Amino acid sequence: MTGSGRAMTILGVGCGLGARDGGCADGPRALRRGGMGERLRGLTEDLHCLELQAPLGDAQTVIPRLADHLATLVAKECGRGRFPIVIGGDHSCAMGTWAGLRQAHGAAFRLIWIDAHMDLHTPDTSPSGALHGMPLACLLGLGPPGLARHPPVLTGTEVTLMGVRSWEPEEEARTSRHGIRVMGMAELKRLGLAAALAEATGPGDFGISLDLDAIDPADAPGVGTPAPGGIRADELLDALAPLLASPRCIGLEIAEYNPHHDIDQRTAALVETIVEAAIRSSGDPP
Ligand code: 4U7
Ligand code: MN
Ligand code: MN
Ligand code: MN
Repeated sequence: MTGSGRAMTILGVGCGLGARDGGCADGPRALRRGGMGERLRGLTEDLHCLELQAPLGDAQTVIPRLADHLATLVAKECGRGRFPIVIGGDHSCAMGTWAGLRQAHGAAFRLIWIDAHMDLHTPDTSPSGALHGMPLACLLGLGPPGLARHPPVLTGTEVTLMGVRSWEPEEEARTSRHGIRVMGMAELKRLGLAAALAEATGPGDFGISLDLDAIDPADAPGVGTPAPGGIRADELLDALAPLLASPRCIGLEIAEYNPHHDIDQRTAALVETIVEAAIRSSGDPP
């Protein structure tokens, strides 16, 4: 057995209410049925798998409640010394994941938000009204009561947006107003992904929120809002693996897996490979 270093908990969040195409509600279930949990359990002595399923209802009511529930679970797992891996579901799960980590984790941490989009909308700026376009704004304390996190989970200067290539002007204005570091595709190419990630993590603790649509649709077709010209999957894996091995990494979220758009299980395999990297590296020395 390898990777026995860190106890880990995978939390599947079967919710698609935050997206126009709600198919990512079936993401965690599809991964489970594909045997991911069993294969991963063969790699480590201490892996727990939990799954939340969104109840029927409207997004505005269900998502804030689900976020609170998820936050409580994440905080509990962290409190037991377990490394949390949240698997969406649409990206509105981030409101819960990082609120839970903030609750459990004493020290400040940086958040690396890897996404084709900025997710910095509020209901008054969103062109779609879809809540998966708002989670980062909510974490900064923006948006309506119930959705905005109070106190804010993060300040803008703790966040780096990476791989973004599709946004609305109001979101870009928010990045400047809140001091969010933005690394678009051109900058990632110039710096190289590993160096960009090293800059984004800084010297302290950090978490990673990976929206699969950050990855090029050729490598990760199983998403609801694909955007051409993304990060190539092997490059991301190479650059991410050492970060996942770091004891400074406090949590990982992989969102927006939509099995209905996947081709030949390509995206599912990628999700599994990323989680596997986190598990395998968890026994490595710092
Ligand atoms: B995701 C969008 F208008 N900005 O708000 C919106 F382009 O979590 C897309 O990053 C949001 O996948 C995408 O609807 C949310 C749109
Ligand atoms: Mn996205
Ligand atoms: Mn997103
Ligand atoms: Mn998406």
